[in-house]
Amino acid sequence: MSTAEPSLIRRREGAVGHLTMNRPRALNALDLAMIDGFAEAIGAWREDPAVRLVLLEGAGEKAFCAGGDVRQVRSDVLAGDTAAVEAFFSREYAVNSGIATFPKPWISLIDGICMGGGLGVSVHGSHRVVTEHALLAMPETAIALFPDVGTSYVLPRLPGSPGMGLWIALTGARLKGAEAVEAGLATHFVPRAKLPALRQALLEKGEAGVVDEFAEAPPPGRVTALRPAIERCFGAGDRAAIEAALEAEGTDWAREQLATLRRVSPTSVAVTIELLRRGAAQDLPACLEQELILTRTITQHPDFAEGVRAVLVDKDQSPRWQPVGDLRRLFGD
Ligand code: QUE
Repeated sequence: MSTAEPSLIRRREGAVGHLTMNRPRALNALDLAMIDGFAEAIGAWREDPAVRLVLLEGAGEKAFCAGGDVRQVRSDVLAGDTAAVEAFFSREYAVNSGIATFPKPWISLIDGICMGGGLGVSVHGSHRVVTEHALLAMPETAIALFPDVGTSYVLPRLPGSPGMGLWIALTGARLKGAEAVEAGLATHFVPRAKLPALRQALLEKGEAGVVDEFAEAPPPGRVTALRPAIERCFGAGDRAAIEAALEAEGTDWAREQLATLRRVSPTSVAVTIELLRRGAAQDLPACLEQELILTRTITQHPDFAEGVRAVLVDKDQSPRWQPVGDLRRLFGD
């Protein structure tokens, strides 16, 4: 493999620390080298008075960042290399924490797919700029993981949660840019056509206030219209109550959510409901610590290797799930 271009490009341009995730053929999914690049950049720029803000982008047309390199994690799990699994998640979550405590504006330009780990490197920052081509999701229940990268802290705090956060986490709902603003995951909407000018203005002026000048009111999306139903159904309580509320709803939307809920890993559904319940009452460091404990147990559950196989390796979309394990053991209680 060529090593000519790093998977995370890092350069300082005037007062801006500029980062580009650069694995476009893998939709900029985070590997360990990128994660270590983030850690180095955060460490170098945190106290550097020459850097006034950080600008983060994804290379290529399609993606900001599709998540973590979960195919590699699956290989490590199947090889019994628990040290590699631990290194990946612990260093990724340290980066999420470093962004949350970063003392200057951290501005993400999200102009494509942004899932899982992609939210982890953006949502803890001050500015999440989305375009009409942005697509945000936490799809982990489909691969028998759970909403991680600090989203167990973020999702229970979205307006309208627990329903809003649980809807996003349980169903992996794909939110377009405008919908991500409606849900509270994104902060600013800027049309793709204006991104080059926004980038140039940020690099020239080195001031985060530039974002406000480019931002527009997002066009109406589904989230505002669905919000009452989302809060009614996904705020209902445990899995049985959520299913009962969706059945009572009687709409096509509710039937689709029910079908999704029954297709994803049942262990992930149970873990996600409990994780967000706990996350609502914990600070970010405690949430990340709980998530790290869960990675150690849940990646050893057969559903994880099976889920990644079905969605990302064989792509047959037909995972064979095992029964839910002991929740308390998964949480390390
Ligand atoms: C759930 C996930 C991920 C996912 C799909 C899910 C994830 C992830 C990717 C992904 C997608 C395309 C790639 C790639 C990774 O997909 O975390 O390398 O090219 O990274 O349903 O959690």
